[in-house]
This record gives sequence, structure tokens and C-alpha cells, in this order.
Amino acid sequence: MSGNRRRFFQDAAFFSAGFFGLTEASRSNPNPQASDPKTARAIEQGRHHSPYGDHKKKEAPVSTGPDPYLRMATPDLPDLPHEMVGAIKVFNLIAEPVKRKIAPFKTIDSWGYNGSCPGPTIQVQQGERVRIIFENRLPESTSIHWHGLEVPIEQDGVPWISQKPIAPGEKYTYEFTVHQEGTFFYHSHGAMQEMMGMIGFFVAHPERSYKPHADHDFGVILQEWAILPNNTVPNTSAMEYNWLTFNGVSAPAITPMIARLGSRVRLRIINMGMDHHPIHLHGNQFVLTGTEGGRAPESTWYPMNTVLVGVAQARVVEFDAKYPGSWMVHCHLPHHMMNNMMDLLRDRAIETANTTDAKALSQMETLAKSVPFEHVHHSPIAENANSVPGFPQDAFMEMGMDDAVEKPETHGLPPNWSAGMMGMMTLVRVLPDKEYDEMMHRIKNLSTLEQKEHHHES
Ligand SMILES: [Cu+2]
Repeated sequence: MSGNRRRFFQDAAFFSAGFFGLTEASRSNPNPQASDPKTARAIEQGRHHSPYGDHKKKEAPVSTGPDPYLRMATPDLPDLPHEMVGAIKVFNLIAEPVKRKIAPFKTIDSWGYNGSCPGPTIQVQQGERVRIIFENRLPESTSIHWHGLEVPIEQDGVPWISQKPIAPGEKYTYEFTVHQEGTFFYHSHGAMQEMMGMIGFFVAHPERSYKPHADHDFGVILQEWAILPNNTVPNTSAMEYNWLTFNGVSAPAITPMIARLGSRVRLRIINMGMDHHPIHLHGNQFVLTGTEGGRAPESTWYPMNTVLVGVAQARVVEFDAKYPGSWMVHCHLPHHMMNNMMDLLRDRAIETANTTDAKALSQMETLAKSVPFEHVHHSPIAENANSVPGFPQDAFMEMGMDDAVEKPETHGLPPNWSAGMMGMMTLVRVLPDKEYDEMMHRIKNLSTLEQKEHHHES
């Protein structure tokens, strides 16, 4: 079946679900990446089929409601579900300790929300009234601050200033109307709790669609962690960091973002840490279309390919995916493009002098046997490497772990792709129609499988 023909049937299937089904399905899709951009474009442009048909000559009622919107996808993080109580969007948010696997061999004791660190993504639309029923399951008091949102002072979430701290075991209800659009976040207003991971996206989609529309919308939370070797608890008073994550995962375990060739990609990045991160995109230019304050006027856009995301800031960039390939998105601070090798030392016998390549490799295999690391020097080294001052730097340390981090989104990457990816680093994979459609099927099949497994368990 040709790509066009297949897409026609996919679209037909979407549209046959009807106007209400289409909008609701897109809003509750547990894997937003799997939604088809063509459908998403139709949604964002309001070109969905009306239940009254599309006969323009008939007196079509003029829509006064908000435009349908494309949901943001947050790789490796869930969305926070909601229920409607009358016209109010109600969320249940629970602060609690979370075990987070940030790399195949490294699980940390962080704090987050609803079993996730960073917390699950909250998505609302400009104009909506939201109620967040918050519960504190931490061993100490906390509160939630709505970063960037213009809310009444009693909703601002600052202990002792705007409210009493929420004690362990207590519930507290926040409620406000979101009159802004943009990329916001929620976080604990305790500095140490922030560094334990207590942050999440709060995205307010615009009442009237952004122009031009985007076909893909991705969100990334930047975090940094100071964790001593063989420890699991982040040192929240540290000033230096050895683990750097996107959405709570370090490369190469970060799930690549998948975009269709010819589409427009929106990327929202927020930063909750102690450092500013210059986030660089390979092979493409983008424009800065928004900040933590909302959408920027088009007259302010100019081309760039590195955006500095300061602490407590949001930066929204957009680009046209014109070139097929796996394009890197990464922080450009050298130390943020690494993981901590110390964790791999553990019970290894260390020899420091006169070691040979073979001896060095055997040294590295203690822990590696429990993780499918590949200790082969794919990047060749010279015969006399050990006599050159400065050796080793990069190539010696490259360790592929393709199998350990395999998932549908990594399908088709070249062998040993994971060896060059560490720290704050991921890929935007721009795929031509055929490959894109195949990838979406692969992702969808896996999520269906997971849902079935989950159903059997419960
Ligand atoms: Cu950085």
C-alpha cells in the first residue's frame, strides 16, 4: 500500500470517529507521539470534520469556542490525567518519593509527583478553570508554586507568605483560571526539594491557534544531579553535578523525538537546576517563538541553532524539518555531555600504570556484565596511545549499550549509536513518510501491548 493511500485510510479512520471522538481521543492519547501530524495539523487548523457536515453554503454555526490544539509530547514522562467536574478541569497531584532509573545501571532516590520524577505533564487550554487537588506524601511539609502563572496570591504556593505549608499526609486544593497561554511549570517552593526533582510542565495551549501551526510539539525538562558513586540520594546542597538529564533520563536512555520530514517541530525546554544550559540543534536553524512569559511576536524571531535556557526559564523554539536524519539536540557545556564513569568502577580492580589495552578492557567488565554494555573499541586507538600525554580522552571511554536502551524510537539507528551519547543529549529523528509511518506503527503496537499487559496485571 502506498504511503498516501495508507495515510488516506488512517485519516478516514480518524475522521470516522467523528468530531467529538477525534478531539477527545487526541486529548487523552497516552502516547501523543503516536498521533499523526496530518491529523494534528487538521486539529490545530480547525479543519476537522464537523458533525453537521462540511457544506459551507448551509448556515454553519460560527464557532465561538476555543480552537482545538495539539498536545505536547514529553518523552519519558506521562501526562497527568484529569476529569471534568462541571466546567472545571480537575487534577490529582501527589508529592511523594520516587525511584527514578536515570540510566540502565543507575536508579536514584528522588522526590517527584504521582510516581514520576520530574512530575507528570499538566496540559490545559487558555481560559480554562483548573482545580488541583494536592496531597503531600513526603516526610516533610511542602507546597506547589505555579511558575509564571498569574494567579491570585492565595494560590501562589509560597510557604508562610501565601499559605501555610502543607504538612505530611495533608491535602490542599488549588483552584484558578488560566488566562494566559504558554509554557509554564509547577514546582515545590523549597530549594532543596526542587533539587530532589520536584518540578513538572504546566502547558497552557492558546485559545486561538499559534501561527504558523506546528505538526509536532515536544517538551524537555533540564535537571542536574550530584550523586556520589554507589549512592542513590542526590546531594541537594552540591554545586557540581555528575548526572545531567532530559526529562529525568540521561543519554543514551533518553527516548528520541520522531518527526515527519517536511513537518514543523516545536520544542519547549525548561530548566530547574543550578546551571544555565546552551541547548544546540544539529543541522537545522530554529527561531525562538516563546519564553516563560508566553508566545513572542513573529517580528522578534531570528535564526539561531543554540538557545541558552537559564535557570527558571522556558524557551520555545520551532524549525521546519527539511532534512532527513538523526539530528542531535544537546547541552553544549562539555561536562554536561558526559555521564559519571565512577559508578562503573564499583568493585573493579584498578590498575593505573603500564596497563595494556586488553587489561584496561578487562578491568572495565566487572559491572558491565550485569548491563549489556559493549566493551569493544569501535573508535580505533593508536598502538602507542599510552605514550601520548593526555590519552585517554573520549574514544577510549565510548561504551555502546544499544541493547540496554533499545525501544521503538531507536529502531534503525546505526550499530553502536549509543556510544556517542551521554548526559543532556537526545535526537530529533526526521523520517521520510514511509519510515515515519512504520515508526508510528511500531510505537503504537508497543503501547497497545503495554496496555494489554497492564490490563492483565490489574
Ligand atoms: Cu548544560
